[in-house]
Amino acid sequence: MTGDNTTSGDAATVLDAVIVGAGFSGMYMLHRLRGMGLASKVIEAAGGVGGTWYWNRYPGARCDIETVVYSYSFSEELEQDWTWSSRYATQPEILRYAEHVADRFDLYRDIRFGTRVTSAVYDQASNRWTVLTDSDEHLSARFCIMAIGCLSTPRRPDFDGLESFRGDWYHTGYWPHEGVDFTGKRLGVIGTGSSAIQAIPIIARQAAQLTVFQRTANFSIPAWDGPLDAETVRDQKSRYAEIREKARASTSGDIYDTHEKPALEVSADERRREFERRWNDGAFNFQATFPDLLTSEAANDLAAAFIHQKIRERVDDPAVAELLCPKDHPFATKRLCADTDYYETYNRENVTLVDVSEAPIEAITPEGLRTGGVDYAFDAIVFATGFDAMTGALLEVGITGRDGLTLQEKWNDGPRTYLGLAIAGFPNLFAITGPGSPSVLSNMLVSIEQHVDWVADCIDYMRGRGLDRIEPTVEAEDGWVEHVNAVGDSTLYPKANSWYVGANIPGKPRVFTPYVGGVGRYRETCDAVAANGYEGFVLGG
Ligand code: FAD
Ligand code: N01
Repeated sequence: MTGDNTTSGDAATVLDAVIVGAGFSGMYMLHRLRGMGLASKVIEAAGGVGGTWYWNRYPGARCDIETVVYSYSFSEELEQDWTWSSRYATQPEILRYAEHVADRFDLYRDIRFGTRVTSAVYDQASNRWTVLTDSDEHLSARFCIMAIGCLSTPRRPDFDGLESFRGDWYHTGYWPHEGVDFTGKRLGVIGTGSSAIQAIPIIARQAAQLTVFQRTANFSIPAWDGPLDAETVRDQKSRYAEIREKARASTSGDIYDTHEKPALEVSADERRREFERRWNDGAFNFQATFPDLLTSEAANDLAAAFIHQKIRERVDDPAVAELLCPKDHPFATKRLCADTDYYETYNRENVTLVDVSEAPIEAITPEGLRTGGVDYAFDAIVFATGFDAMTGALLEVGITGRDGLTLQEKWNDGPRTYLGLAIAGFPNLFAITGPGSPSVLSNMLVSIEQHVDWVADCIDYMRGRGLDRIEPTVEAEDGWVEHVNAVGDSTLYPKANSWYVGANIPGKPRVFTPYVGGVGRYRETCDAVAANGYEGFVLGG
């Protein structure tokens, strides 16, 4: 390793590692590599750290994994010094936390903000990556680490006529920093995923009139959010080690116990009690109720029926309640949502739900939008239409590996990786929470830390043996892709038209990309690969 940070003859900044992205992944990656003495720089398109929490500033944005585990575990001092104010922290609080971490670990000096990586090209002769940015920077590094985010490429459908719209429009994933006041406005919201479900109850209290355009109803469980009292904080801080251990060994990176028996093997009474208990605790505890909810259609139907009943109890107008009951996909096969008063919001006089499942939005008009032959007039439109998830950000960077192979060519029929971490044909390139790893099916902080630690340990291993090149074999990659598909196919997940399979992007290959085998099992696999001398990789020096 060069261990330096110099400028070469052609003005390239010479580094050991370039990290793309300064969200939770890139920040921790920088901390680890710098701790090992590697010259490393982060390039970040945003104006600050935090990634997701820098961009998604829409009203109501907050995490839906309890903050006690949706937070870094790598520093005990950080855990003890930082105090979360509520069960699910808000976006501003999570952003403050990210900024605190950047300050505390002196990360800012090695992050270049407001700069987008436009290409990353591997040079075989020098075994280095050349990384170019939109600020005309030229970086040369042994390792290129994509900490670029699974949900960092917001997507607005290409509706005709947007440029003609006379009002204002927003995307939840690019929310203005100064906030938006919708008081007295006529507003349209397109989409009913997690972002919309968090934003709608708050926006509805401001707007004069709110119309929500729903293409697919989603399952949402109440979050039952609230402030953390001093006793709870003391208790959590005293048990952090135990809490983290549990999350790391679990299926989804959280802290809920699953009932020991499948849903179909308990009595109807016990099932009802168990669903009710988890419902009253909220959010992802409900998804964890029984071990077979995502593998057995019959068990899944029982969970869906329970939620349908809850929706009917919460929504006054039976016709609106029926529209809000998801019936076209199994429970939790699209990402589960957590809400505060989402369904109750449709009981307000100023809120209307429009079903666009049969009659798609035809166009944005100068006055608003048109669907089913009806024109709606708005002062503003909010696109809560999601992201080009999992692969969007990676494919946007022009990544070229060995022998001129581009990532676009390699992933033409869908992403292929070994362990979701590395790609055959792309030596010394790592993807944090890449496709083929648990990533978005888990508490991502657990998955991020696991990947960052694995990559840092791998580089350390190479350094200790004088090795400077690592690349997975095609056989190992093929085997992993087959395993990811087999495990995915043994569940109900692929049945839904979700962003997990790329269904929200016209023309995107339909592939179920995350690894559903569980974070505990996945960690064991990655550890075994490392313990066996990085089995499935070819190392050179
Ligand atoms: P990101 O936070 O997405 O950071 C990636 C960074 O890379 C971004 O800042 C981006 O600007 C930058 N970047 C991308 N391309 C380039 C480029 N070409 N050049 C330079 N910079 C680039 N997960 C959970 O587990 N629990 C939750 O409760 C939860 N809530 C969420 C709420 C919202 C609104 C969203 C959108 C996602 C949520 N997630 C949640 C997922 C969340 O994305 C992850 O938890 C985590 O924050 C991802 O961190 P990251 O660093 O990997 O990626
Ligand atoms: O995006 P989404 P999101 N016409 O893709 C609709 C994380 N997250 O930003 O379902 C009409 O889920 C689309 O309809 P359909 C979390 O992982 C977490 O809400 O495709 N509608 C859908 O309703 C989450 O899953 C939190 O039929 C159109 C909506 O837009 C992920 O980020 C909060 C349309 C998009 O929903 C993405 O969530 C926020 C069209 N042409 C986000 N195109 C937490 O609480 C799209 N839609 C932690």
